[in-house]
Amino acid sequence: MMRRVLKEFLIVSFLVAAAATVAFGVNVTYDHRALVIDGKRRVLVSGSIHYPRSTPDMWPGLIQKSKEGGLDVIETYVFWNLHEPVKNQYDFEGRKDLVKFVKLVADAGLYVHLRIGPYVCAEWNYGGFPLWLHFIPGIVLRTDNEPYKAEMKRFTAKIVGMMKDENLYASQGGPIILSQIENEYGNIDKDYGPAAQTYIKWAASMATSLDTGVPWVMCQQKDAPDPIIDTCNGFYCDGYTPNSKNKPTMWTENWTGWFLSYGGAVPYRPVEDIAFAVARFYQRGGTFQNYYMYHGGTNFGRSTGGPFIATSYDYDAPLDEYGAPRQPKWGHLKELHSAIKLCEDALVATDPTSTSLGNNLEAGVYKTSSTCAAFLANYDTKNDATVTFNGNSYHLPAWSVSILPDCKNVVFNTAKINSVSTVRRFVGANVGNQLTSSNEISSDWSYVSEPIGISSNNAFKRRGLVEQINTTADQSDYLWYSIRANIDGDESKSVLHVKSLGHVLHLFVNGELAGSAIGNANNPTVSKDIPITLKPGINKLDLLSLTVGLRNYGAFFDTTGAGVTGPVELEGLKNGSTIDLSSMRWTYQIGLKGEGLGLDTGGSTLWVSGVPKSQPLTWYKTNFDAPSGDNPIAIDLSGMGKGEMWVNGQSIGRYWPAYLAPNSGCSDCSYKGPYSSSKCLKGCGKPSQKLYHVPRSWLKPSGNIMVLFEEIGGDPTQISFTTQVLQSLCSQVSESHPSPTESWSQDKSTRKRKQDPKVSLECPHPNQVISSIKFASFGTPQGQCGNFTHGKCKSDNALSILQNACIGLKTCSVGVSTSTFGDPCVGVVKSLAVEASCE
Ligand SMILES: *[C@@H]1O[C@H](CO)[C@@H](O)[C@H](O)[C@H]1NC(C)=O
Ligand SMILES: *[C@@H]1O[C@H](CO)[C@@H](O)[C@H](O)[C@H]1NC(C)=O
Ligand SMILES: *[C@@H]1O[C@H](CO)[C@@H](O)[C@H](O)[C@H]1NC(C)=O
Ligand SMILES: *[C@@H]1O[C@H](CO)[C@@H](O)[C@H](O)[C@H]1NC(C)=O
Ligand SMILES: CC(=O)N[C@H]1CO[C@H](CO)[C@@H](O)[C@@H]1O
Repeated sequence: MMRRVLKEFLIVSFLVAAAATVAFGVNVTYDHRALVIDGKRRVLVSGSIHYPRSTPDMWPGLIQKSKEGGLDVIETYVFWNLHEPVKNQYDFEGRKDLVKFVKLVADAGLYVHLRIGPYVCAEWNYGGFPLWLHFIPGIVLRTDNEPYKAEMKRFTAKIVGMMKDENLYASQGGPIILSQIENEYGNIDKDYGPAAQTYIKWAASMATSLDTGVPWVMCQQKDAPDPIIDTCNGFYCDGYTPNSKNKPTMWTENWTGWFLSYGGAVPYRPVEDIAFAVARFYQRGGTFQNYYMYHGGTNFGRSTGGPFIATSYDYDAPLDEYGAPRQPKWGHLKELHSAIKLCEDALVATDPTSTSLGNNLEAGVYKTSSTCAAFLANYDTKNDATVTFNGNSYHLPAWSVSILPDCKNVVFNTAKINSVSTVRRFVGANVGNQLTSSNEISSDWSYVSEPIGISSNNAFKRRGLVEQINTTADQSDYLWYSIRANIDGDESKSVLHVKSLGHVLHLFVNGELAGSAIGNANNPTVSKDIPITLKPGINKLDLLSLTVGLRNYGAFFDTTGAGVTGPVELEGLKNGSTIDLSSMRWTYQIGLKGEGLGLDTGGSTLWVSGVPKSQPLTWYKTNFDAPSGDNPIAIDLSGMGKGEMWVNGQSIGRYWPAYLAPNSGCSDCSYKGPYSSSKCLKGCGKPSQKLYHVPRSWLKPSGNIMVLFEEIGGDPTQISFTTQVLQSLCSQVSESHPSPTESWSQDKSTRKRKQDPKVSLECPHPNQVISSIKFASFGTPQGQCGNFTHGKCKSDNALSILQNACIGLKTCSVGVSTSTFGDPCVGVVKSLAVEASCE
């Protein structure tokens, strides 16, 4: 019977995949259990990939790996400020080619969830809003305000219209089965008063009136009006119930990790916990969940929000920043998805019933006369348990769920990882044909010194201090605040007290960097006393204030403001007085001189040969050859301070290797127990980010131009190229824990000989073969991929058996049993751990 179910499942999923590419309309609706596609309820697994966070040449690979990882749906936001940087001037080229991205997803046979927003949060600059919105008279964003609603409607209709013109909605034969309007508004709507409710009603009816033929959702919006489905975001959503008995339980953001901020350590989330959260969600009635992110990618240019969001948006997602499967996360979730899909018939047939199996133990069962699937959960944070279910006994590790697609055989447990793991490292790369011994990327540098203080003829004077975002309109990160102070005597022990809304400021006194003040992601404002030395007569005080991504979250986040808003006071003078400079006459300059001259593309005749070190406010330029091979490239900016980098005129993003994560807060983290964004951190005491993604498609073989603008002083000769290599491919399989497929086949054919579990290795790159077995042990090996050690019990022949079976092959497979290896310790449960390398 099981075999029939499996076969039917395969046929159905094949037909569905095929249907997505065929150009006839499908009818997408929903009921209280699920999305209903052409009359059939579906259990769907979705993942977020934001198209501008990678390059178009990466898209097909990312989508393919998502499909292989078991996703049915790709979700993306639509980024308004990217597409309409100037009002009524649209841009859908290159990384902004939304239509191309949606079509590529369709080509792969996957569905699309298009989250238009147009407020998107997403750690994206200003939450995705174009800054020009802020300057529309009378506008108040995200509330019942006519000027705002007119713009929101115009942009939403524009995107819907584009999709319709290309027949991309499922109702037209395209891949889009779902769309989102607004985003997490329910988290903050109280602050907008009664207007919040009328706004949400308006947004719902505006979206519905666009007549896409597919359902709309609102996430974190308990009062989402019919027919909009309210959906859940969070690390866990198993307790979620939609606001109507007619709506399905859907999870639009399950955070697979967390974003990185400059000044913070690197967050990660153990896959056992993600798998637990997902299994619990489907156990308790969910039928659609989306990984946020499945591929995080890179915040190129000045696209980060925050403030202080780093350029890497890796997110510890199943596909890493560079697009490679992060193992065992990707593989373990892939196995989870196939286990859930084996339950699909039962999940869509009925509602779950929940039964306690003891303290913190729960069975969720979907049972009809013809089908049965069960999820057995142990949500105890410490203790393993053995439970009895339907007369059979099951071992449940703490904080885990076992999935039984036939209510009998366990095909998957969220805490037991059978997937291969890999270690990928960034290693020094060959540039051109030779590996320069120092890894120097070039010996041929030139530079331009950015003038300190006012240099442009668009400078202007104002009495008092101005707010920065209103002033720059985010045309640049930089705003100069400049003033002259007339001092009677020699003031060698004075102090400038300065307060700023953030995010960073550098103080120059008479042309020298005197000090900096730096906010952080939790509190971007700064208040600092900077010791300075003043000379008799006129002293030049220049404050360079800068933003590091505009705020993207919170009620009225768009009006938070930035810059030196004061007070600015001279203290510590010999005569004991304090001089308040705040309301005096200041001179302002928006942006840097070099920005106006187009130095970022390498143009201009100002470049002079040389590479001054530790010099603030310096533009550097060099030519370089692309690192050879086709592995992803990261540039190691150790040695640099803070600034922005461009390659062939494309911005790699803001860099800031000088901003270190705190020394504490990183410790071994257990997957057991509720996760939070600060639970699992690594990289304490190190730069939050030192490696920066340089997309291959932006490079030519030789003659590439790199430009850096360094704010605080760095040493470009320390910069090096690295490429991502697969260092190790590992697998560890226990003789007592057969993998899902094996236990499945046992049940299907009881007469078939019980199969041994197998260790299977496969080099991910098509041109590679297994070149060495670095470690193999059958017995009680310990440690992890890259770090295995023999246990007390080990057979002597494991290494040679693996070498014979694998070396020179792209893929190999070895049975894990005493019949292959002999029995080094009778009565003890043994496992085989292997570490290999591919070349
Ligand atoms: C779409 O499906 C719904 C419910 O399954 C049904 O009521 C409706 O008539 C269908 N619409 C079309 C155009 O087939
Ligand atoms: C104190 O010294 C400063 C700096 O020389 C000067 O500008 C200011 O007028 C002095 N104040 C008084 C009260 O003398
Ligand atoms: C920006 O300018 C507007 C209009 O003058 C003003 O209402 C607002 O408070 C200013 N924003 C900040 C953050 O100062
Ligand atoms: C290897 O394992 C040891 C002990 O289990 C641990 O202390 C060490 O940090 C590990 N090293 C790596 C690179 O994981
Ligand atoms: C912003 C948000 O929704 N945060 C939630 C994420 O999930 C955790 C755990 O469920 C909640 O505690 C947060 O409130």
